[in-house]
Amino acid sequence: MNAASALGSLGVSPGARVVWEAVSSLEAIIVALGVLRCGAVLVPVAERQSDLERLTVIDDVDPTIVVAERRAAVGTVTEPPRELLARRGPAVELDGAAADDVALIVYTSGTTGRPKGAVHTHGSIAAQAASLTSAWGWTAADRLLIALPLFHVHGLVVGLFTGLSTGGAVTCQPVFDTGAFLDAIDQAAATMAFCVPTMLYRIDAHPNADLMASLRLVVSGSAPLSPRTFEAFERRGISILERYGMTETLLTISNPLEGERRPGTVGRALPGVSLKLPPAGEDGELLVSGPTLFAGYWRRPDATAEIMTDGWVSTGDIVRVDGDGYVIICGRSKELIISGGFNVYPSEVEDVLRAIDGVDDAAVVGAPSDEWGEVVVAYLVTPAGMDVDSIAEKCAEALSPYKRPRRFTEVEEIPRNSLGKVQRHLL
Ligand code: MLC
Ligand code: AMP
Repeated sequence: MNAASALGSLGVSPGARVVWEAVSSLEAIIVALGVLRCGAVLVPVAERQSDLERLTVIDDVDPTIVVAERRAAVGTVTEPPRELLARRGPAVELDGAAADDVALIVYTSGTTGRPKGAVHTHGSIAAQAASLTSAWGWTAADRLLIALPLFHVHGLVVGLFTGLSTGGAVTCQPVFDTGAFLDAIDQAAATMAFCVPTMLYRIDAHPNADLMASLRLVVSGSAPLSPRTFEAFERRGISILERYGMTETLLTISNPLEGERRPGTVGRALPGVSLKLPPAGEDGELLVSGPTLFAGYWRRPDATAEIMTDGWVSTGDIVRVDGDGYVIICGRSKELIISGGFNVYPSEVEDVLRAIDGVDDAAVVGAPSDEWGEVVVAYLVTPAGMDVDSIAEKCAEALSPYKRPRRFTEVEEIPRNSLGKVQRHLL
């Protein structure tokens, strides 16, 4: 029996949401593809997220089932993939999906309030596959190596789905171990690797880093690649291709396959994408439009309207264009920390900190880090003294590991402007 039929036997019908613990195993990936095949909607969640984060998604998306290792706090039907695949059930109709059918909801923490589900259709996912296969010369002969988590669009859509759509092979390592990643290049006969900058930074420091040179394409994204890492790879004969994207828009800008890949830039618009850019020499917010854009936030027309107008998404990224039309990401208007390619919204962490007994006020900022790009650090007002262990424990209960502050500093007060907004640049 195929996975779509097994899901059908559990009552999963077209349009139903399936919360899926994004594990990089063959069984879990077959289940994810089964969800799409039977017209249901895939909602990936992370293995290591907190119960609170998991329950927030489940509450919002109202799933028919949750396919995951059982957790005490999550009392919904849960079945690990192996048991699910062993089920018997009636065959389901496997009609092709329409382009407008919802395929995927990826949760992203917002600048304010609860995480929101970015809705992608079969059409936006297929459009991404078409643009990347064309821009990067991706064919069925390619063998992609990734160690990216599958609960974000980088690993799932850009890597796994696009790779499978070409008919080529995809090797998904469940964790990023630098030595194991480099060994897999040969073992899997890989031709391409997609990484976040933290991975490339660690690879550069590894004695076997030269193994990367056998790949025809090494792509970096999800966070700024430092020109220093770019140049270190150039010296090894590897020209990293940096590209730019966002959960809501998928990938929209890329350095070229043929031609110069410029450090510090993300290149030009991918096929089918239109960009609204500031005039030459000026900085301004980037707006993007095209077939890979999301369909809106799940049941949140208000939040959708804040970011999307007439088919244009306001990215919150501040850009500049160089003399040859290459886009440089030079800042962000949104309050966002990017640590190791993961997004952390300060307000989400601050809400957790401020709810802790003894913490009167809190603010978090991103501190620069060569390895992580930025790391989360917290400033706390704790008049009765700061118990770091207990505060860190409370953070661990509520937040995924990458959102937890690495350092806590006691301050007398959090600087705020007259509207009460935290002035992070003063911290
Ligand atoms: C892990 N940790 C992090 C972290 N990742 N802390 C801060 N930032 C991160 N990104 C925690 C671990 O849980 C652990 O905590 C401690 O840091 C050290 O762990 P490690 O073993 O050194 O880290 P590792 O598990 O190897 O993770 C590093 C990494 C990972 C780079 C592999 O961060 C990662 O997979 N990043 C990819 C993110 C990604 O795919 N983003 C795509 C978003 S889509 P403890 O408490 O256990 O000690 C998008 C659109 C686009 O942005 O354009 O692509
Ligand atoms: P996410 O919401 O996780 O999809 O993250 C999207 C954000 O990641 C973008 O809005 C950018 O701020 C950032 N980003 C993605 N790729 C790059 C890149 N190559 N350089 C700089 N920032 C990037």
